[in-house]
Amino acid sequence: MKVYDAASIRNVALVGHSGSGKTQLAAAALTDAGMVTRFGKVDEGTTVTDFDEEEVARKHTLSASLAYVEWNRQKINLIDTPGIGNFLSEARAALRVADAALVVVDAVSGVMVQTEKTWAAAEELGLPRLVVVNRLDRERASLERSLQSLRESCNRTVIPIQLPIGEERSFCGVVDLISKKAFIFKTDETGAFSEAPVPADMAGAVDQAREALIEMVAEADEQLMEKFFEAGTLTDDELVTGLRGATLAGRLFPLVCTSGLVNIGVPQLLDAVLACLPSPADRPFPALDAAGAPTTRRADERQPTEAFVWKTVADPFAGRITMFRVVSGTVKADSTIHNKTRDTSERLGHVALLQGKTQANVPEIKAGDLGAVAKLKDTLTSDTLGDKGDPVTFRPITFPEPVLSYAIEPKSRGDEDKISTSMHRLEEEDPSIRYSRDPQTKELLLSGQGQLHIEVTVAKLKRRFGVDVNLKPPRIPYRETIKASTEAHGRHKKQTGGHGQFGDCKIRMEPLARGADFEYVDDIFGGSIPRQFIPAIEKGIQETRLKGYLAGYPVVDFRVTVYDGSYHDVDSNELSFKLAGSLAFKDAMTRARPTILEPIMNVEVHAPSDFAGDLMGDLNGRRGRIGGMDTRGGMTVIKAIVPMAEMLTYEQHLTSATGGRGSYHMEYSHYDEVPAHLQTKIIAAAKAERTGEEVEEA
Ligand SMILES: Nc1nc2c(ncn2[C@@H]2O[C@H](COP(=O)(O)OP(=O)(O)OP(=O)(O)O)[C@@H](O)[C@H]2O)c(=O)[nH]1
Ligand SMILES: [Mg+2]
Repeated sequence: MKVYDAASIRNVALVGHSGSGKTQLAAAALTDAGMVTRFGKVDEGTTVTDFDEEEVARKHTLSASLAYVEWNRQKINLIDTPGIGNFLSEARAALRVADAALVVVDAVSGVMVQTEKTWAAAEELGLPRLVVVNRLDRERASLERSLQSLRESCNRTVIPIQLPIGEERSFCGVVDLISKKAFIFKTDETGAFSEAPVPADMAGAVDQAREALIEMVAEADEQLMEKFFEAGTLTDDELVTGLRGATLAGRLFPLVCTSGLVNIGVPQLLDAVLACLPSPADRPFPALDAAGAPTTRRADERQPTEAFVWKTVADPFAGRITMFRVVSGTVKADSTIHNKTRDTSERLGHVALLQGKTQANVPEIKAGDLGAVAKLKDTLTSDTLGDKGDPVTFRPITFPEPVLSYAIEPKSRGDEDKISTSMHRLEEEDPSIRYSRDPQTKELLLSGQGQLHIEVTVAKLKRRFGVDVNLKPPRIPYRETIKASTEAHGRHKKQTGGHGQFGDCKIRMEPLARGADFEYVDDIFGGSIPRQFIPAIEKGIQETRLKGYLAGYPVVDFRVTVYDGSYHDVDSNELSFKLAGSLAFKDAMTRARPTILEPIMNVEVHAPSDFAGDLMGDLNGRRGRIGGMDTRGGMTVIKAIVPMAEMLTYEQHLTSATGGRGSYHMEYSHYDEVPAHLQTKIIAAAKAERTGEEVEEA
């Protein structure tokens, strides 16, 4: 196995909406580069990058994975990522170790929700982007409409460097606008092609598109602009270097045309990756210095070794697999490396390059390349591995908070312990899930980004760890709060035989702004309550407020000030003041006008414009407020805010209402008060759930 240095590597993440053909493109690239003997197909479950059983079964990428091709003696690392919204954190993590993104767009539907999300994520990281308009062989595919939606929703400076030859089923190749060469493919999926002159009927369109490309490239660079004005055009060399410069600078986004399934245009796509996108040597990697301030680190083998862990896989047999990017220096097999995030030493056995699930052991991995190592003890995603004395670390990857929780219960009684250890392993692999126990109902909760995310996690739990669980309907994480200020008194007094119990406090309670949670203020002067008991009062209130008042949901966004009280020299103790605090809280709640809050989601729906009216009507029916509507290339984008409780069944509704052509994305926005008539229902439901087990509190 060859070891590649930074200048001959490209790290690109394939991102974009689900179904745009990212995985199929990676499979075609592997075939065309001769890395595999058989052309993998998503539909047959035979691709290199969708190797997980769950991915094969669902025909969707659910987890980022790595493949590489050798192309013109350079190594292109392809990170295939999920396009389904629930799994977008995988794409975000992949972008952190990529030097550029391949934004894949379906030529039929154009830009969709996740195209925009991943585009924005790449933008945030300052990554150059190459746009791939894929599936051009399909009925109703259109470069023109796709380009229009890209320019409207992503960037005005998306610019084709190729034109497709033939339309829909007769799509058979591309014209390279720089060299003005046509590449005609055999449509037998082999990726074999021959060079030909530009088809006569395309000559005009090619000249026009080439002119547009030259102008865009000239516009992106002042010097080229001057040359362009003098000469009226650019030379091919100027065009090539200008295009690369402008792409690296994020001023232009070149566009190429493909069909991953028929295997057309993919060799030219790989050429464009080498020609237009940066190698690690071109792009200093973002890092943090000793003080935690932003800096960069060049992909230089002679610098101290630093590696950034971007992903962890929980394999029941191989154990933990840690995937990293070597940022500088060299990671060597059979060596020791320091985990700087946890200040522990890790022993590296084999280090490997990954081709999907296949690990190829190598003696070392140099700066700029991506690799993996198994069985590290303490290392998790986001950690920095490297030389102990070197101050550089890397900004942790941020994962989204869960938006939805389901209660789970083991199908067989004895599995409780196994659930917990297996879930912790899965949490390491996917930090956007959370496993916890509901403090009120004591149920086991699995929280994640959506229904599909939860289902996939449960499937992994079963398949990898042999733990079978039942999923109970999702619960909405309601909260309670207060609307009025009040004062209250709590006194706990008990005289049983010898030692008594005595605690007594007076509190003020007032509402705080949304999101403030809970504040506790000590305003005791003159020792009416001894110092050591003041935290006990807070503890009593904390415990009680988390159990809720109206319907068992945590009470939030209020302040309690203890301002007076009394004590007994002998009988006062912590427990008594804890109980006094709890009593004062409950007393206050009777007058503080308690109410219930619900999570509200930001929702964005994309669908063909014919469905816009129906979809808006439906969102209104779900207590939604439409925030805006936009039309882009035949697609309507509806923005709305809708209570989470009304969105639980949306996925199914949208699919059936639009015949599968609509898509949506939602994320948590804020908490808002539940309308009174619905509060009554929530309280009744909570009561019904509690009856029978509500004996513990006296
Ligand atoms: N006709 C046609 N179908 C394609 C093409 N590329 C992919 N497909 C099909 O489109 C479907 C989705 O392709 P994938 O490669 O799985 O799409 P993806 O972007 O990886 O989707 P996610 O993994 O869900 O993000 C599969 O049924 C493919 O066979 C193409 O160029 N032409
Ligand atoms: Mg995929």
